[in-house]
Amino acid sequence: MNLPLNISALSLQLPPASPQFIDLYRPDSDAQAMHATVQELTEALLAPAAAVSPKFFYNALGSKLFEAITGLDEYYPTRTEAGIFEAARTHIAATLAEAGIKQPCLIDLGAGNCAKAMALIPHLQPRQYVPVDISVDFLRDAAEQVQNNFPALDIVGLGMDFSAGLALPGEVQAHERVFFYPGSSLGNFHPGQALQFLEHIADPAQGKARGLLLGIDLVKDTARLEAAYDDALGVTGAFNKNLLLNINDLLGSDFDLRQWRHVALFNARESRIEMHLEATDELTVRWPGHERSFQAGERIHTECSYKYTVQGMTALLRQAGFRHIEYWTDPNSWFAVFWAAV
Ligand code: AVJ
Repeated sequence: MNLPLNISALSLQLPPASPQFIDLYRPDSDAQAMHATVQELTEALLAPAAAVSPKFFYNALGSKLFEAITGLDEYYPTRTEAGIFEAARTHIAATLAEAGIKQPCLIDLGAGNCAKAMALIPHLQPRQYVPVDISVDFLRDAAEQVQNNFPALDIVGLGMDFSAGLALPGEVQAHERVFFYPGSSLGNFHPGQALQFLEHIADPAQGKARGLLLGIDLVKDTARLEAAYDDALGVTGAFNKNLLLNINDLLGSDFDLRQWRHVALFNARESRIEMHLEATDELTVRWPGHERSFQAGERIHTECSYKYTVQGMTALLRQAGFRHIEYWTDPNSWFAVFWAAV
């Protein structure tokens, strides 16, 4: 190891403060939250066209599988976005500085392993970093990593399901908020919901935001899109099927993974990748108080991942109330990073 002496000396004198952690998402220990989760999943599975929210991908194993997806050859979004940030980060920092934003509070929506924020923090120099994720234990570890890398940074980790609302606790700095929503996670919302979510962030009474740094995947040829969601190694298939394991844990159901097949397709009319789990045989799933039968070939819809054009996203951001919009793309225009100021 070739650590510069001054850094190791510094960390000996000043052990990193542990990040604060506030857990507002406890579906497996809080009785009321558990009840709501059971209710939501039961309705989702009993609907004529069964459809489960993609938030149920992200138990501890699901977060690890997603991290593995981001390293796959076929899954271009993560590395393409990282390339855009690397090329544009000084420009992005200058844009924020020109807008008069100093020592912001960086609110990282769906922070996961916090890797993207860690690459940006040295450039944006936030006073406070607020990683938010539904995958609570995974986030706890990640927030500690960030603290080790930036011992002086004020970190407030938030375990929460922000798809249900963005009520941030009082520990989150109320001024100079910069929302960071990378990775094309906004694509999980239907366009109407995406608009609402963006409006909420842009609304000065709600999000108290100065702006939003958004990463979004762009429309491209179908073969490349579908390969990204159906990789040769089968990691995305495992990620999709793990949703059934998570449901078995949360609901006490008896899904048998060997009876389900991973399906990913691009729906061009809706401009979205769809993921489904398809029953390979006629089967019945049982859980306390309920059962659901599936025909062979019948599907559970597990994810929509909407793909935008630069024009489409610009229009959506304007419609949501953002006033000043800039964007950066990679040389192939596969992915875009937007800065939208309130
Ligand atoms: C985390 C929602 C951005 O849509 O690309 C990756 C999730 N699903 N492979 C995406 C995902 C299958 C991912 N997002």
